[in-house]
Amino acid sequence: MATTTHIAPVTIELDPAAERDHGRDYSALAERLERGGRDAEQVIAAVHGFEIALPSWAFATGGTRFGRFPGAGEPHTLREKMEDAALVHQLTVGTPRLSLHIPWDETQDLDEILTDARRLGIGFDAVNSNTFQDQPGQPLSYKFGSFSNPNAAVRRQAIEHHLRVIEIGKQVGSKALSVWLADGSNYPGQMSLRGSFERVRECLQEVYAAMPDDWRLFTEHKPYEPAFYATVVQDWGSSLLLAQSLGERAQCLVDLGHHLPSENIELVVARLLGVGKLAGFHFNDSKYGDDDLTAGSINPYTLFLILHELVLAERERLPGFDPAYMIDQSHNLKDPIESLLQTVDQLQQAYAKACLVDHEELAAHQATGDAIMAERTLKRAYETDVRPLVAEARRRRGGAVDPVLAFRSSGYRARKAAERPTVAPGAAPTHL
Ligand code: RM4
Ligand code: MN
Ligand code: MN
Repeated sequence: MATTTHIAPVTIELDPAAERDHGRDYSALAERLERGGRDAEQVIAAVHGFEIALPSWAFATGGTRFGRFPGAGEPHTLREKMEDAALVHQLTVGTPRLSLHIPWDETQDLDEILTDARRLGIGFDAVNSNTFQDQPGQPLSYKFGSFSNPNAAVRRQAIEHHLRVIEIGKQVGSKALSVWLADGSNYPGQMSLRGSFERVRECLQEVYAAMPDDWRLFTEHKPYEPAFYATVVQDWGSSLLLAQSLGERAQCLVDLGHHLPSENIELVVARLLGVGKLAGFHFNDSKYGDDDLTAGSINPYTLFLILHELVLAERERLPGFDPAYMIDQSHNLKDPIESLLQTVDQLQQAYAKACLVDHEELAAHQATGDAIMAERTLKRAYETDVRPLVAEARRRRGGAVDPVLAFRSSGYRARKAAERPTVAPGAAPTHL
């Protein structure tokens, strides 16, 4: 969908002293990079082309199974989430699209939503299905799985849901369907390990066939939770088997939190890139499992190493490389908008650093087996303080030098707290 920004949700004000300091910091960095043979302007242009989709489900406080502590002024409707998304895009200039989750974002007035989206300058990214919860009035339960369910009628219901998600996606201009399945078993013997995978594959085949020709299907793996013994699509290998058997337009989505501790995620990324099957990402960070924390808050070096693989693929024009960058977070403590702003800033920084890696130099050190110098080449880029560079990239497009501070001084949250009704604490989580 073509988008045009007509309204700016807030006024961005930078005090003259901060602006002067920023100018000096950027000039010093640009000069230093130039001495090292890197061009700051080129990296700014690359950051301008780096687009990340926002998850509609991350604008309100998420919950754990113990509780939920919502803040004032959080959005409750899709329209309100779009307003918040437009604000994040205004401040970061990196998030022009929203990723919808159905049925959470089911709405009666799609025409009005589309009109508002145009007014706000927001487009729509991949649509997400949801068969991990039962919805009010739903005839059959997903308690024992959706696509893997031994009962054909449940599988049919899950397929119908996906057809509906595709329909909504078509109307809003999406080009991809993300499928994360909670299917699996909690106890040995509960479910046939091979049979359940085969049933998932067959259902996905039907969904794949129903997609428009220019769409992609993303399969997302996750090792455990809510299934604690055997999740059907539990790892990138299972996801790859599915994508390979579905066809060319099926690819594997990597959610950074969906790996067991100490798994080498950049290696997973490299493997998928190598066979043209990397769909894209759900960016977040994690210490233990599917923690959905702010990107770069726990393992910023891993994030950089992942983006390094992506920038390499970009430079080498790898076949099938068209990554969909998305965020998937849950905010239990932080203001959701502030956490998203932090995440986008962290992603922009990690991407800018990855753009600074000298690939020729790295390849030369790899060829001679010089582990020290190869590592130093990566670290030189990683240890560069690129904050002034990404700030300058945002500033030039009308965004904020410091998005979190700009948000705090804008008064946006207080205004929304007055406009939007407050939800009682302890209410059901908005999502997992
Ligand atoms: C899952 C998975 C999906 C997301 C849901 C809310 O753990 O990450 O991508 O849609 O959570
Ligand atoms: Mn995810
Ligand atoms: Mn997750």
